[in-house]
Amino acid sequence: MTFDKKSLDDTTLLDLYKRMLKPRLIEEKMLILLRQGKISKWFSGIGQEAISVGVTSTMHDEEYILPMHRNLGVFTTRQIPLHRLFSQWQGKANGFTKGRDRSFHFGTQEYKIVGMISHLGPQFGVADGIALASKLKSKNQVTTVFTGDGGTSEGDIHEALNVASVWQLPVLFCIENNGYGLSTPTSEQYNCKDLADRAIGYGMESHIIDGNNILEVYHKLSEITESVRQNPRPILIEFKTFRMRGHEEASGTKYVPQDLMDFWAKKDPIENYQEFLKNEGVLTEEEEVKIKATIVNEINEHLDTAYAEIPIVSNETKELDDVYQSFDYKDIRKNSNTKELRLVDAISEGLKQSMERHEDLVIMGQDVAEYGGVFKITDGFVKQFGKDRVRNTPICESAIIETAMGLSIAGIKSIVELQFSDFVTSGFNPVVNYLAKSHYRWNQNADVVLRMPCGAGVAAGPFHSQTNEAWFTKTPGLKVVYPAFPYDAKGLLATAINDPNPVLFFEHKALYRSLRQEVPTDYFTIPFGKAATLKTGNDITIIAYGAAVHWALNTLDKHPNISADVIDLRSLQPLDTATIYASVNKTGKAIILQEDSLFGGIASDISALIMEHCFEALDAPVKRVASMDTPIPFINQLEDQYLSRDKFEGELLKLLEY
Ligand SMILES: Cc1ncc(C[n+]2csc(CCOP(=O)(O)OP(=O)(O)O)c2C)c(N)n1
Repeated sequence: MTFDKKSLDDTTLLDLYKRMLKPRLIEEKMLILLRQGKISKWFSGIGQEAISVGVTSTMHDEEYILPMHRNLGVFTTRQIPLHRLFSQWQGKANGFTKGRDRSFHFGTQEYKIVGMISHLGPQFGVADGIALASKLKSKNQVTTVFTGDGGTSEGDIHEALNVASVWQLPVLFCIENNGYGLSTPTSEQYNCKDLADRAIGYGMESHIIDGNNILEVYHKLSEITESVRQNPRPILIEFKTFRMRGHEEASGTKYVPQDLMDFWAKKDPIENYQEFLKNEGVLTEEEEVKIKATIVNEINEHLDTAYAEIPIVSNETKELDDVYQSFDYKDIRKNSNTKELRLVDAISEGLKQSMERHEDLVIMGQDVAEYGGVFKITDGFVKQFGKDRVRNTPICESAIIETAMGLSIAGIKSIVELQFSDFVTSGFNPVVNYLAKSHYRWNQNADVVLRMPCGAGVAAGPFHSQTNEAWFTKTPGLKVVYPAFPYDAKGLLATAINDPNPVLFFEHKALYRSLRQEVPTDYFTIPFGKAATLKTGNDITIIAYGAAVHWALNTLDKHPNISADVIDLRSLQPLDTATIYASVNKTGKAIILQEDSLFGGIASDISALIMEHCFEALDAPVKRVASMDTPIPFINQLEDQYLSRDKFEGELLKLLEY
């Protein structure tokens, strides 16, 4: 191995050595602790230290790094006190996740590190968001993100590379090609010569770097980072290296041919560099011993600190409190001037007023810019707010939802318009695993609103008609809002945007242009978790949301003698259980009307809650009326049969008779 120190002085040369030694010596200690059963799992980066250390050493402290599970050198080079890392791995409070997540699955704003979620690929899209924020704020900063060769096969990675190139985002995408996924060799992972070649397809610059040569990594990255700061753009870097230990310690390396192991053992990044420093007269034997002893002492002292820390004491309230970031709701109501608006206009007006109010707020979605979105809700927005804030996206829901997460990490609110709520499946992982869990895991909120045009009645078939709220009401960490009227839609959307938590905002397509209501012209808010009681009566409680509210009201119009409470839930998470219970305790009967198919829908949970909390007041079993348990069909006669709409009247009359 040859090293070229160029103009680096001895102090820098030695610093790089010490920085690589630290993660190596920590790992050696961890392997002992693992054998003693004192830590649960270990993902080794032995042999790959030059990459983490070399890259991090060229980054400024205020620039974000998004590492993976073999990048201990990123954490140590950023000088996180070791006892905090040890506490993290032992699941203690002085770690970064309060015992809620393990190993390197954490982030820290203090050290500008955004750790991985297990799913690997989403990191690239999150890096896009952080880099977009830096570009929008003209900060001239680089964001660096890592993945392994295995991770590059994930769709998220391709989506994120494409977005970064289309938007010219200042991201360094670093692939550590260490020969294997878990046990899968690269020959079974991809079919091109070098992963760096993929950059050609994205219209992106790329480099191949010897990942075991610290000076090559440091020199090249120093040049690249500086160049990207001056001229923001994405760059793909493939580091050639090798994984010297098992995927995690328990899985071993039996499947790796011995000659390959021997070849790479000779290329150890630390031993070779140490040899070079000695030959150059920069490091003596005595200094080597001293440096190692100093690091070992530091490790032992910090381990003692971590061991001395008391274990986490579980506390249900504390756990529940951290699922969402606290939100100081402000009730805003200015004037009483109103205008008759359709649902679609109310949403558009609310959105526009929020864009005026939050000057950084960004909207992203397919065709949302000049075209105004397929439902024309953002029509004219580009002219008023510019293309930086109203962004057409490629067709890649995962990367854009991840980008929204990255924007939030960098302090920018965003709204993502899903063209149809059905397409959220293509970005499902970042919604339920990244947005939903980040606050609970490491205190990082996802200040994102996903706008979800949904629902049936438009004969659009299985992929343009679903109402898929139940996929999300089930996931702690998300808020789910589902207005039925223009007034509510405008006020609730304003609240969704103010709320720092991830909110799924459902907009029923069949109501967009079929419904009119007087709506205040000024900006106003409506709180989440407060249902609206649209009619009051004594005989039965009708609970609904979205289009189903109108189906219930239309049915009552046909039966003026029925005395019913009609509750429009408006938000499903949080759910206004107090209003539901008070009503059922009064009427003694409850019927829940839901547009979604029956099994596993939110009507089932509401029914169970009523049974558990109002059993003694009930005069009849709680009834759920929902659509058929089939996919939603296309032609009218099948859609009509599928929907719960026309079944409601019969079930209501039956329950009243009970
Ligand atoms: C979506 C997903 N699928 C599978 C896994 C299980 N898994 C975790 S790491 C890994 C191998 C990753 O290989 P690579 O990206 O090359 O990184 P390396 O571990 O070699 O550094 C696998 C299969 C996962 N975490 N997430």
